[in-house]
Amino acid sequence: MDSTAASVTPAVYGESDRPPRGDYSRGGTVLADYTCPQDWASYTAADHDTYRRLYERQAAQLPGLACDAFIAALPSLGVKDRIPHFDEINERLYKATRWEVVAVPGLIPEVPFFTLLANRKFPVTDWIRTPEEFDYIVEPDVFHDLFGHVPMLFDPAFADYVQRYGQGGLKAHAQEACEKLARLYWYTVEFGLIRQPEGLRAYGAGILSSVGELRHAVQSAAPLRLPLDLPRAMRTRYKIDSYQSTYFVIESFAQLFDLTAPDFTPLYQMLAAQSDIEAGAKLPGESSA
Ligand code: HBI
Ligand code: FE
Repeated sequence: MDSTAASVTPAVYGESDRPPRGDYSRGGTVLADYTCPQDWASYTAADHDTYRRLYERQAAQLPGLACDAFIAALPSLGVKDRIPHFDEINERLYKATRWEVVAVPGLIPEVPFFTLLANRKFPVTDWIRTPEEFDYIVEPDVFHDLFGHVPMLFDPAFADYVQRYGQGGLKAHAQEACEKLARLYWYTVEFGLIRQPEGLRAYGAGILSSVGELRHAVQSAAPLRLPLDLPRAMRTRYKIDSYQSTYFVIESFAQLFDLTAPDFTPLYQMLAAQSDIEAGAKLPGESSA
């Protein structure tokens, strides 16, 4: 891990990197690990109000749709009527699972992203969407990152899975297999479903932070829902501009952790010879849950 961390050299964003919206526009600098100070004082009253309204709307529709672990941990975010101080969350999160959240100015390159995860530091975008983007935003903002992702990091098995994902990401990067591994992140951490005794529930942050996709993912008859299978998920293309048309279902977070124990090198080699599967496409013999 250390040798890889040392390869993350830029002290400020280079011109070749995709500009994260928040920090570039302020002309600020970031640290060598791509984190930045949260700069809580710079949030406006309108920013806090956006967070409060997003939180209120989304919290109201969780029962019956979000998984138990998420609902149980959501209060650990603390305040809901303004953007929280990350330090306050960290006091509780570190005690629970030894994870911490760190501020980042937006999307960061893969190697620093994986490095942070491998070190149990979850990057949380510091800026919040504008009122015009209230219902939908393309990039992650502080609401998606905090509300969607952080409650799940209070679950010990899930928290261990995300760290292992970061470690796997660094290996995948070295093997040029990031596209395949990114699909696993997409179909688990972002858009994963879990089977609970009472029925399907969401644990993926992209679902849990979305006003419309939560019900679509859990209850709509339209999407294909398959048991999580690593090669199947890694071959499946995903959509970034509409609700997903394929979701993968796990039985437990321990299952997720166990699935990712083996080294993925032979899996990547096998997948190199296989074609991608379109989002929503069903293979012969498959049926939807
Ligand atoms: N950066 N801040 C941030 N958040 C992400 O989710 C993120 C990222 N950089 C890279 C990245 N995700 C992807 O490469 C992962 O899906 C694998
Ligand atoms: Fe996310």
